[in-house]
Amino acid sequence: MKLSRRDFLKYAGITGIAITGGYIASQSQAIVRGQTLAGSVARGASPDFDADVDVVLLAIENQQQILDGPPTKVWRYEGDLITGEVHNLQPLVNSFLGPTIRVRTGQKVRIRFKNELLESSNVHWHGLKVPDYADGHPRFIAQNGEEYVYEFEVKNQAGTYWYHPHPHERTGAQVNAGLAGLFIVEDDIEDTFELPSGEFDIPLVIQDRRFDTDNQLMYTNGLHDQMMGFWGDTVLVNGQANARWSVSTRPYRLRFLNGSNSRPYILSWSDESGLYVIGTDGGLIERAVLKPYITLGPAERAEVWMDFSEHLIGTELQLLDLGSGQPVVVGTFVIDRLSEQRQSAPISLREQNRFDPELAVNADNPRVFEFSMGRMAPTINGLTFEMEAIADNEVVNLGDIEIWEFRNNVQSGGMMPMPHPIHMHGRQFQVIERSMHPDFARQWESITVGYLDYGWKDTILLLPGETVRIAVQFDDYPGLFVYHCHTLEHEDLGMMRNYEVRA
Ligand SMILES: [Cu+2]
Repeated sequence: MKLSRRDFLKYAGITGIAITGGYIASQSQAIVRGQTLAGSVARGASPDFDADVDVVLLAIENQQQILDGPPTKVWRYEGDLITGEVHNLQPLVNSFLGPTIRVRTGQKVRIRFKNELLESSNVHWHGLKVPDYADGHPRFIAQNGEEYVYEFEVKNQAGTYWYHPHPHERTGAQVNAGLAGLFIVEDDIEDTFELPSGEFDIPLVIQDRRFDTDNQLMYTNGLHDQMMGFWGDTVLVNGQANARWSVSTRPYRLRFLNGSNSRPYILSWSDESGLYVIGTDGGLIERAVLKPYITLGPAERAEVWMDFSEHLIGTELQLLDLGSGQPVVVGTFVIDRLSEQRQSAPISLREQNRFDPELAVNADNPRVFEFSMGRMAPTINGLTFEMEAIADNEVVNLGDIEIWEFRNNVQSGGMMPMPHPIHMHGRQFQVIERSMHPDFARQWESITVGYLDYGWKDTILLLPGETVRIAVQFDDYPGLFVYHCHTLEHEDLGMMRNYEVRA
């Protein structure tokens, strides 16, 4: 499945026109502290909750050397392990990103979030099935100096999840300032595949940033910028620019997370050898799939098996982004060591219980959610976020399987056609089908080839003119959760709504 050089350039060109964001440098400004949001709900630890892993997670402001020259002021999570083992909480070296939390399915986790920022914040456990009070809903926030304790049992299967702030109207700014981290779940079934582990299991958190002349982070300014979504001009991986890895001639497990606010990536190897995908948002997929490149919208994850034994010592292999006009180097792998480790790439992976769409309670009548760019705000079914509001079509019953249909509406008065990465809190769902308005089908073909609609998903990219149907079960917990566009500037403008799971 090799791309010819001509295809490669063709794809790059088309996608560049298609999804390059309209970030306007002249209107940007250095980060300013936001106002404190009202209505904090501090929460203490419950004595009945017997935590296997118990950590303190601070949100603080300090500095990080990112570029040559002055260090960059960042906001970051710092962790401290109270109960658990060393591997449960591992800092990412030379990075403003938070420590990687690594736990097993079934473990009970307590995270004592202490907010030492001068504005309100909270933590959302992206992709995890947790009770609503532990989900980072914007109504549960900690103000400066306050503590909010998250307690939950890990119900998800093994996979690459992550955490980031979720206060209403400030998520984009806080993530841009540096607040994010990985949350990796392991389990017995995944262990049986004996995938590369330890130093051969490499996370790649891809984020874009914009720096001023003093190396300080910049962010959007004003409604127009927010409507367009924030795009940086510097791609960081794990918080570093010009990321490089020294690897040996053996297989690796690469865990990609698009941790960017708005920017989708189309990732390809510089030798056009394709990416061998073994997992998506919610862990390993049923059968590995070789893609010429992968499309990763904001918040999406992909796991890739990469065998460097096919390369000669001294080879430098670049990971490229084809999604922004001309190829951008995301990072470089330098193959500089011999390894005798041989392992063939897995083909069959994790069995999935596919939902039968016919068994959905609304099989004949899917709920429809239209994502539109209005004149002053992006909306869902014409509505924007209100802290506790739920519309009639936003109430579901505990345990039900439903079909939800997301539409990126560019017909009825929508202004700017923009992609919207749609995320549901507290769920892992399955993609049933996609369809594209015929006016857009050719234009978007180069992007849709890279879609990873396999396995369990919690976030899916929805291009202008596109409709996606998913099957989702509202199991585990009743309560109030949100679903929203994960273009964080759209989310902050209110492209987010509650849904209520009623017991
Ligand atoms: Cu959006």
